[in-house]
Amino acid sequence: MYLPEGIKFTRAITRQPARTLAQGITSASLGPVELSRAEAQHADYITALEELGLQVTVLPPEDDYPDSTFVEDVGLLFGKLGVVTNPGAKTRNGEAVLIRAALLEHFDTLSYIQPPGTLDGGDVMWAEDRVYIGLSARTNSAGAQQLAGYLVNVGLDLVVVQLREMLHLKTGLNYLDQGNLLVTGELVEHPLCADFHAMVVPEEEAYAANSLFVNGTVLVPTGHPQTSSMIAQRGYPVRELEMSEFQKLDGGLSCLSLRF
Ligand code: CIR
Repeated sequence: MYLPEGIKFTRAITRQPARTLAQGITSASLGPVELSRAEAQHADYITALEELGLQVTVLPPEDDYPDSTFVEDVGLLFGKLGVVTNPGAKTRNGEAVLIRAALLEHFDTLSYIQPPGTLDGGDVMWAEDRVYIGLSARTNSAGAQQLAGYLVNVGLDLVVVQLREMLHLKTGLNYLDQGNLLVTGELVEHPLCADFHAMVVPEEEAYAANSLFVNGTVLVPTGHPQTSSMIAQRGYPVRELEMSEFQKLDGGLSCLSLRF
């Protein structure tokens, strides 16, 4: 089922944190966001991607959209297929328009998730020949159906996963390569795990379930030693990154870039 070498990324799109970042949506109570720390953490994230061989586009801050640094939610990239989403949170809706121009630099045509469909990219996980989508407070079944229609054209199947508690599917489920999967919380018992070599991230390190596989290396948020060593034991080089300011806004490592 699994391709031998996974996907090699050559590019990423990121957006610098808005100066209004502290006003982003959150369910966390981890204290106030410090913009200067967030900017430094974002710069380190870009450096890490560059050192893993990616050419990184850094879009300017968009202060009208506090959450706009979480670019993963507004775009979906599957080889030649580029999709602009319709984010489920009202305050984030306009971010889709902003990402369009950046994506058109790289994709001749784009597909769009349209109302009544809503979809956040954080709810979409690509694992080889399948794509998993979480139905969440942000992503509805109309959005999922539209995405399924686009994926058929590039030979990818869509598997729907109902979420009960998590913000996004990738809050608790992330694919590395070679069948290796990180999973936590409400998704640990899900039947989909049987199709993978699942690594269960303990509850106290749940945030690290959103670790990010990039060209053979796994980026892991600092301060999650059990997850780091579990990933290292599977043979992956691990690179830890400080993510405290983004965690305060429910944002993880995957959220900060679109990779292709
Ligand atoms: C939000 O609630 O929309 C942002 N504060 C966090 C988005 C995180 N994105 C992601 O997990 N893909």
